[in-house]
Amino acid sequence: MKHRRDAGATIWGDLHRRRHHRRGYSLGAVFGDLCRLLGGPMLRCGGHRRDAGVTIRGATIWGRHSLEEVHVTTEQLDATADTQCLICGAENPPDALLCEECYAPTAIGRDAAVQDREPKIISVIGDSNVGKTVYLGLLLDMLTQRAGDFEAVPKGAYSVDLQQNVISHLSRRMFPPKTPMEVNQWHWAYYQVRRRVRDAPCVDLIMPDMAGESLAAELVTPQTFRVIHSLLKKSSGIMMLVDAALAANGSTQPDFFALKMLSYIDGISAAKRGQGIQTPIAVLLCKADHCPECFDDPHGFARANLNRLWNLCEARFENVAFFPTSVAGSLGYGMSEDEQYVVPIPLHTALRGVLEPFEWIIDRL
Ligand SMILES: Nc1nc2c(ncn2[C@@H]2O[C@H](COP(=O)(O)OP(=O)(O)OP(=O)(O)O)[C@@H](O)[C@H]2O)c(=O)[nH]1
Ligand SMILES: [Mg+2]
Ligand SMILES: [Zn+2]
Repeated sequence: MKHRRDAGATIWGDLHRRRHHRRGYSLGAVFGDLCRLLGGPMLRCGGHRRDAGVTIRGATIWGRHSLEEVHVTTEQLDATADTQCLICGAENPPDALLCEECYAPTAIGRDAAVQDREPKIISVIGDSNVGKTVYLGLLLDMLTQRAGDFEAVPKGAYSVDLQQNVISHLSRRMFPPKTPMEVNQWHWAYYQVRRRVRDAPCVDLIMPDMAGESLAAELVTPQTFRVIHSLLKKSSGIMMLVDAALAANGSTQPDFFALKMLSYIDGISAAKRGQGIQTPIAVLLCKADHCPECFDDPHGFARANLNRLWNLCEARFENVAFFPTSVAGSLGYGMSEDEQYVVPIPLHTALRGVLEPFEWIIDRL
């Protein structure tokens, strides 16, 4: 028995080094693949081991397979791993640009494979028109310009598109257009972020810019957008944007949307009943330039104007903080080209509270 346990540990070490740690797959999925390749149940998950700061499950050999067999098979697994989607786990043909199941760019998986770390997903969620695209674009731009002593390196040119789209629009005094509902048109950002102090750890961050309407559709009929489900399930941190200007004007829409969003997250999380959810969730009170009282007392503002959300947070989420955020310095208003509706024109940008929620999440990853 003792011998078996040692052998199991070796296999486990091998799996951990090759696959789990490097690519961010769950060990359960790797066991499944291995069983399939070796033709039968031969591994057992059980117990918990802690190594290099990561909690993982150990494996024990079952009967007839030798260590060598398993080693060869893990190498086979490695060879196929490049084609597996990092977000949803689906197998894709080697030349696919987007995952066939969830439309996440397969380049993310390939870029992550080069790193020796498990990438972390930070999801930016919120209703349509709250300012997710503007916020995320400006945040990434600040990070690449070394704001707050951070250093951010984009992995892959596709990562820069989001930030470029936002900055080029703002410099022409326009807000960027709505994010389309089609997942294959979303911008994904994959950045390597670290603080510029000695021995600061590097974090690989995957941050997609989702469309508010797709999120709303997923809330109404879960699993229509498989990518949203997988992303939120795998997120290490969540930024939830709430339209504070609307809430301050007495609208209940921001409160209800945030409430639905959090109860969805509560539903898919693995936390047991009676146990709070640990994932750090930063609630961003956006467009705070319209309600400056946010800046004085964000928690008081949320309790008064987003009371349903506040109560759910208190009941179920252990790691929540509220941050006032604003990117617009002064706004002008003009008519759209076809004279149909009024459009806000960002005369200049004045970023307030953009970096704080990000720092808060990074400190808790
Ligand atoms: N006053 C003010 N308005 C803002 C601010 N940020 C965004 N807006 C307004 O909000 C609008 C929507 O911003 P987006 O970033 O496109 O919103 P979104 O959440 O990405 O919306 P979807 O892509 O539809 O999900 C902008 O066109 C601006 O009019 C802000 O800080 N202050
Ligand atoms: Mg958008
Ligand atoms: Zn996928």
